[in-house]
Amino acid sequence: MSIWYTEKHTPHAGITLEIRRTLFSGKSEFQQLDIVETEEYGRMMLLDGLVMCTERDEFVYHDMIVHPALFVHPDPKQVLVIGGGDGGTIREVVRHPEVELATLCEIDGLVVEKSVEYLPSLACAIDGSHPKVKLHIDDGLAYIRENRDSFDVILVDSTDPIGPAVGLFEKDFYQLVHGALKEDGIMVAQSESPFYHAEIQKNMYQALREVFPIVEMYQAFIPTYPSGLWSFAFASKKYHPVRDFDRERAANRAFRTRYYNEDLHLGAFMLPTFAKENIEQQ
Ligand code: AAT
Repeated sequence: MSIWYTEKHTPHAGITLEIRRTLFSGKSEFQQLDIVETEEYGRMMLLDGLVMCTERDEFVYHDMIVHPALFVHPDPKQVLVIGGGDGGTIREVVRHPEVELATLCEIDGLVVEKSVEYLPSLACAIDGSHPKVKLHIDDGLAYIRENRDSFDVILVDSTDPIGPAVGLFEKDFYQLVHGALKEDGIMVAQSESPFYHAEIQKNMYQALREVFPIVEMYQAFIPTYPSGLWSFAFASKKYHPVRDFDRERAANRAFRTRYYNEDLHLGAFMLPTFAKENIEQQ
């Protein structure tokens, strides 16, 4: 007998994956957490029944939430990640030799604890062993309000705008992020699917544009996320993600990436028409 898990992306469409076994299932103060083993995508983490990451395709999301900003900023020393309790984003951040301190602020301690236990290939830099990584279990909104120390880059690796992540898609939060960044700081936030989430994107990019002078969307292919077409918002005080991109520096990176490269960096910012229309200025 085989067991299949379905996540509905709309009332009438979704993704379905064959499950080999359940590794962990439990409820935290914030959400339901499940870690399962799939036949096709390796281990998979679900929060409130939604796919957060799988071992097979997480490299796309984590390359793309980190490397564009860290190769555009000329000297990213202090980096803050909000959300991202699986550790994949921090793992990519600390590959950059310029980074002196990578801080993770995740609301749910259970996500971190169980990722260290069951998803070691993602959580390898948040298991307490990495000298450049600092961990805070706290609401990103509260943390950024209290920690006005300046960051070069802030990465918002959050869940969809439901539950604890609602506030991370609002203008007040972007203003706090703006204040916590240095004068040439960059923020990148995951910004949902251009195919399914036009309304969320419209509001999010409008709010970002009210706060940051430079706001661009870029895309990546993530097979286990709704529609497979995913996006990120690049919001910046000074550096433009294409015009200020140092292609040589990215090409000469001292580590291997399976999705990101210097050509794709530029290509990712070229958007299909329907995606551009989602975030057109009114
Ligand atoms: N790295 C890819 C996985 C995620 S997980 C997003 C994380 O954000 C979760 O662990 C969740 O607990 C955390 N989170 C949610 N709200 C907050 C908050 N207010 N402060 C800090 N952390 C928070 C991203 C998946 C992308 C969605 C794909 N559909």
